[in-house]
Amino acid sequence: MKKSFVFVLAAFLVFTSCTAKNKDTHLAVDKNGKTVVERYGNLQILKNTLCDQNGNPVQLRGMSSHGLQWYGKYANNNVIRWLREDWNCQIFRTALYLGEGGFINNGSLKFLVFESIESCIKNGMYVLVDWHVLSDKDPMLYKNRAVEFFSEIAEKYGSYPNIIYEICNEPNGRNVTWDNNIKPYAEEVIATIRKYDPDNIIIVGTPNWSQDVDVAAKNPITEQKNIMYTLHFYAGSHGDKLRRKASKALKAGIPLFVTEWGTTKDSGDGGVFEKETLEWMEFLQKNNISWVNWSINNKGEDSGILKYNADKSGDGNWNEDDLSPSGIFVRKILRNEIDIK
Ligand code: IDC
Repeated sequence: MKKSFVFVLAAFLVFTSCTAKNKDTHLAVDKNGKTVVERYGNLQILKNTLCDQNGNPVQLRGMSSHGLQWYGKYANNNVIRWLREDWNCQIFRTALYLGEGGFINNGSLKFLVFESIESCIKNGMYVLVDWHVLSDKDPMLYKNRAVEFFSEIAEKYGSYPNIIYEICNEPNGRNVTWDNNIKPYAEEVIATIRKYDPDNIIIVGTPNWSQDVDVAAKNPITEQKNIMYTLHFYAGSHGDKLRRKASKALKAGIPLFVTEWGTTKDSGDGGVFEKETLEWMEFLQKNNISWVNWSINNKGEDSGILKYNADKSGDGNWNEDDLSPSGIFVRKILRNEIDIK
């Protein structure tokens, strides 16, 4: 009787400490006041998964900006601090579009990238610097600009453990292949970054809007360390089929990072798919895959976390009243208010 009581108690203690440990790893700031970057430091890839400086696997979670040319007003210290304190975000993504009025025509957008990086450094958060290839399809098109941009970022900020380079959001188009376009582009940009920054994580986009991770896995980048591969999904459009591709890539040995996902259809609209999102959350947690949700805007699209026209000034400090259904749901996930198995 006594023995079995001790056993039950021990099992309970082990169970609660495991759950607590899992939740603790997801804290932006822990109970001792340490930020995620103070705890995890220089990230590294070990055994094909993201690890902290001591070699423990870590899953980072956070929010993405919308295109800086449209909603750059949210890429500031007030919003980033709010995302850390109220949303429990460990990472922020700063999305620098090239086309659609982005960086190629408006070079001053890089100052918004600097502002978000500096805010993340100040707040002890990781920052994903996203070269948002989209309507321009082939990363080779603006390769020279990418080389120039990432040299500047790596030289300026590469000594901080906070920086993660995302060198190609979503290559797309039938003629844009891993072997002929994306991999050669990546090798050149990576070599440039490594001149200034020997070790921070670099994430490479994959064919077909960063879904064909299995194709990249067949011919991975082997010359450099701390390289990861992008997987993107939208819960209303992608499910088991894409998860199977992801599992195949993981099995083949490449580390994945979900640098962008949405609760909606891949149009960024079309409703919020909560059940499908939770299936993805379980898959990502089980496989220790970090993620960043799309996105911070008030334009009224379903994937935007703010209601139409809420927080016009870009101050952060949102009430639940300012948040869209997607915003309310993703905030709950980030705050560990929804149990992910
Ligand atoms: C969408 C935005 C939308 C904008 C559109 C075109 O949500 O407001 O009009 O881009 O630029 C992606 C892209 C991301 C898309 C998002 C939703 O990386 O830029 O944002 N999406 O369509 N890939 C799959 C979905």
